[in-house]
Amino acid sequence: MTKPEINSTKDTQNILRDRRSFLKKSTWATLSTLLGAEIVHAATMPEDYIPVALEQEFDPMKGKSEGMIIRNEKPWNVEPAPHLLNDPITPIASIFIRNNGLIPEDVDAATWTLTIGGESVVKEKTYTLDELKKNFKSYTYQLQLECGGNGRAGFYPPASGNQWAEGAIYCSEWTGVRLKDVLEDVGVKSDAVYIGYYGKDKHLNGDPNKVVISRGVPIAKAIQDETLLAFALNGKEIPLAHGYPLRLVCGGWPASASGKWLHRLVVRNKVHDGEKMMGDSYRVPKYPVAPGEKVPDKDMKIIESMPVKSIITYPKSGAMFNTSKKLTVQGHAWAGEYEVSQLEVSTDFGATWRKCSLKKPVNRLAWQQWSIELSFPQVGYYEIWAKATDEQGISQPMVMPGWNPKGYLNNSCHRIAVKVS
Ligand SMILES: Nc1nc2c(c(=O)[nH]1)N[C@H]1C(S)=C(S)[C@@H](COP(=O)(O)O)O[C@H]1N2
Ligand SMILES: [Mo]
Repeated sequence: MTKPEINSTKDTQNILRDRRSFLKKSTWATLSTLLGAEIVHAATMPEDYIPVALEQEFDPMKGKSEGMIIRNEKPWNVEPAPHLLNDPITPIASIFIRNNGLIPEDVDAATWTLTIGGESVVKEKTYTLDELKKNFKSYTYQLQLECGGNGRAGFYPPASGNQWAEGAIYCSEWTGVRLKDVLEDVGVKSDAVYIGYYGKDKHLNGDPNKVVISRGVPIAKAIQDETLLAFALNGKEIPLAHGYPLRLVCGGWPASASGKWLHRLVVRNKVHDGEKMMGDSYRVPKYPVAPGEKVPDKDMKIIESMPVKSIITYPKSGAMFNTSKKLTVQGHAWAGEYEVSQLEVSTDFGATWRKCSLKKPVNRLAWQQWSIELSFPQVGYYEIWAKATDEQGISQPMVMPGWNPKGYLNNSCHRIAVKVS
């Protein structure tokens, strides 16, 4: 692994802007020179298209970062390069880390409690971790958690926030008790509509009374079988950065709904109005808007199930191989609450597509593995694009989806570059 690199939003934006205007004026011959190889399917490459190999975040000659990329130091936000996500169950070392505040330092599992209150419970109730584990049945599920802002770096004009590329997604194995079983034990009133979480992280400004983030989900999502109060990740205690010792996990929804360091849950008789539930936070316009447009608050809606998406995890972008070699390309696909029904790849800039083999999810809300064996008969530069379609018939766009103020929900096709010699 190479040393992690820090990228400031502004640097990336300036570099990309300069490169865009330069590349627009370039001819295919210039592009081939820059790429160091002939573009095999140049005939179907769209005009003004920037080849993936030149759309690097830093020096184009250096290629993309090989390892974990630090997106922000305070708060601590880290993203893996796509090839680190090749395993069906994401290993802890490859999981992106997203914090809105400071990771709590004084966590003691022995005295940790979860209190469930709010206007729509019959009576507030508090559980120790041991009580949760002993009084309720445990379940294990592989659940995909994707940051609502994954892919934000692709939006133009740029949206502020962590400039996530493709890696703010993981599907690890969570073990915990069902929230619905615990809510039943507490007693929920018939007017309940939403739940909200509170964690023990600290606000960046140091004010102990300021809530960092307090989001939630509608009751219908809260009582799904797979919605967990989790105490283990990949069979071990949850690492501190991912919410030790207790975490709410709502697979398939923006990962911001999965509260870390969980110590209080509220059952609300209205849509939860906690920190980062309102304004532009985790909300998108109800209708398409022009890039950069100011959207009235009443026209914003909360992001629920995440859109259909896929990632290429093998080979890594920039891979070189020779014409005689067959290449097994592989990755994952997911679609929020839905199953993915088809995965296709293209090596000619979307002119033609080939169907890949696609596995069923191990359980609801788990990502699915796909693969295909490709051969590249001609020497030169190729791109591999992957496109998933969900069971509703909705496919990933090849171009950027609708712009929104905070740069959420970029589910455009993942593209990698390969060179054949
Ligand atoms: N308490 C708390 N929970 C939180 C957050 C946070 O800042 N504090 N960040 C949320 C966001 S925006 C995301 S994307 C996920 C990231 O989970 P991870 O760090 O395990 O990848 O946690 C969510 N839960
Ligand atoms: Mo997020």
